[in-house]
Amino acid sequence: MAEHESLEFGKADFVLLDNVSMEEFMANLKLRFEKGRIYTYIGEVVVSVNPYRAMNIYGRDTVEQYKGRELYERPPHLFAIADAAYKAMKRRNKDTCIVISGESGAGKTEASKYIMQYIAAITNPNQRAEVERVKNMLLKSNCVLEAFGNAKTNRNDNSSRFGKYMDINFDFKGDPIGGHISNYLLEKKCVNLDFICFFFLFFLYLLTQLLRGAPDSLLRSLHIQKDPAAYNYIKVGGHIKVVHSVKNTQTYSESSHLTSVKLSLQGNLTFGVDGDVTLIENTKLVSVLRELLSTKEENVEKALLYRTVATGRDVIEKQHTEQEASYGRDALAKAMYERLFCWIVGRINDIIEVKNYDARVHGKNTVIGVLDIYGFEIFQNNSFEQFCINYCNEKLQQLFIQLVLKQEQEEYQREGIPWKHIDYFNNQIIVDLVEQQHKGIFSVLDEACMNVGKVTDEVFLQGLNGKLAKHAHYTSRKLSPTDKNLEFDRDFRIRHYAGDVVYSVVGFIDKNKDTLFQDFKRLLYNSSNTVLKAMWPEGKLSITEVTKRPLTAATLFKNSMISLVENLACKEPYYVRCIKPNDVKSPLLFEIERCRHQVEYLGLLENVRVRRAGFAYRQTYPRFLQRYKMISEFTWPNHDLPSDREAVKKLMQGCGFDHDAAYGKTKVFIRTPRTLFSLEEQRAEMVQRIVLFLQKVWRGTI
Ligand code: AD9
Ligand code: MG
Repeated sequence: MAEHESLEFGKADFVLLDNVSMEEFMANLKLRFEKGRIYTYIGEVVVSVNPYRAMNIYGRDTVEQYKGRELYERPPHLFAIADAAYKAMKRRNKDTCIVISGESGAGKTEASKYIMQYIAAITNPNQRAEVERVKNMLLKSNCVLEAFGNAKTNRNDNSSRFGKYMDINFDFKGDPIGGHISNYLLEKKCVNLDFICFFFLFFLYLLTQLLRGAPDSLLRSLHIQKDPAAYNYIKVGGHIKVVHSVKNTQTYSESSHLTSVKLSLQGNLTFGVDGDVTLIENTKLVSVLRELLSTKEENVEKALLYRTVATGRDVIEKQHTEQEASYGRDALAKAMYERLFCWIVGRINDIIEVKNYDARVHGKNTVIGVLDIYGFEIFQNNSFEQFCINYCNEKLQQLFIQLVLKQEQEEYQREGIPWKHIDYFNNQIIVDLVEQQHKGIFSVLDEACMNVGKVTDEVFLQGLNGKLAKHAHYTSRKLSPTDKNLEFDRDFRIRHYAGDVVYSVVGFIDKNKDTLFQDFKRLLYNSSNTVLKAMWPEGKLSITEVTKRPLTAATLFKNSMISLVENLACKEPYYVRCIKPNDVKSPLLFEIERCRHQVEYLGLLENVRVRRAGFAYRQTYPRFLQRYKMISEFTWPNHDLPSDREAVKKLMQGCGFDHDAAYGKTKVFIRTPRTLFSLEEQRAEMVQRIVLFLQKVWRGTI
């Protein structure tokens, strides 16, 4: 049990609950939140509740308290987990990772930042300049990515619209020497711009500003004013209106004016028809666009209005309908944003990657990975994005099951204690439902997208119904005709490990195909702006050369999830489970139903059960003695037994707890929390008596 925490703050570890029930779990979580204890353990997992207020628990003094300590020696804290991951890496040369999950606004990104900050604080005691430089880069890379990838949503003012995995590499001394970032599924719909190019170049400006320092002349050439306040109303041919401007004050002092501005151009670049000819209504914009994209005006216009198609050996130019043109424009905007973001991640990686490290000279370079990824999402309307996000969570849950159970099993083996089988729901069946070749939902979707002729979302749904009619975790109105919550030809429901989610198929096909007309790719590839050009290498291909279909969004996402999980699976994992206490960002409100729901879908209760099914508590012999030796005459003040192991055995026998313990090679394992409570109580009593005794000695009354 964590030290320095009295029971008035509730139980510091859910494993110590008297009964593992939802009621007790929630009561403990609520009590701790109300007492300002936002962190609680489940064994080595940290459960965190967003406090929605500044907490004075991340300063230098707190860092010192946790540095080099064992998990149970201090009250639960992110720092303890960060330290555990760091120690495991340093002492045992193991790669570790910290997986942070939870819903939007639950505090994942904040947690990842505190973890990074902690690692930065405890490393490089010799202040090596190169290591300091790397640490700075790693910390700052976050600000750059946030500036480009975050947006204000109604759930979080600073919502990350991308999942992020960051590896931090360490040298043999345990000092950071570099890192690598991977991003997952940037949510493009947050870019509700019709005319992203302006936005894009504004970003480009910010980037150059950040990385190199941009001259004012650049701004002028981009039609950008330096003062973001000037963006209340900007005219570039059309109407640009600043909808929102978030001041990004995060730690990036050198660039305090770094501001992410969300522009929404109303009615920009609209199309009209004249007879059977589609045309651009506000043609002035085309020349601005041409200038910004460093390309030719007629090319811009052509790419917006036509697409080149190859029919047999002929190449013809087919005019877009008004609707196709609008679709193309939006796809262009989104694709540019996405490529830009990936490009930025790539540039950051170039800067932070490990350089000049020779493993033959310096020994193995080890890694701590930090994953900050969106948790389960269940909205009123769930679409392709939620489907991907929830699939990602199924994958992570599967990993969690494998790793946590595997870890327990390995520890028991290491310690020479027999392994007892634990029952749990294995969600592999749901992972398969989504990702299996040929039969899985992603496969059915890809197949539907490949159909020639009219491909609709309904066709996709029919495909699902055909293939998955018998699957226990899949249903739709066709398969359950009496289920009024499911709309015909629109909905399907998945029974996720975290609960049921109804998805609407509307938009699945489009979002999966995510097609950007080749004409745009060629347009951008032919830009004289080398950065833009480099982002669109496939624009090089001529129309007759483009035969291969680009991979679909689902396939890309699936592949990136599989490689993420493979990467995590070979590391020793630590978990942070974040909970959002209310929807109004209040530091005072703990909405019990809201939280219960999250506890359910994070599988926390199951986690406690798994943890308790084995041994609730384990500790190395010396540390156990250090804490409890005063409660036994055999061990206080010192023991004369041949080993600490024997001493602990004697102590436990003396207290009548022997039946509840198992003795491993280096650790004692205690099965039930009650035993631990008794030990704690006896210890508290003895400490009290010793203090009184010492006081008497001091006063000379003895
Ligand atoms: V999203 O999936 O990216 O939309 P996150 O990342 O889970 O979400 P975030 O870390 O951004 O949430 O936290 C949301 C807000 O909660 C922050 O902007 C802070 O205002 C607040 N927060 C979160 N954690 C803490 C904390 N430990 N202390 C104080 C916090 N405030
Ligand atoms: Mg976030």
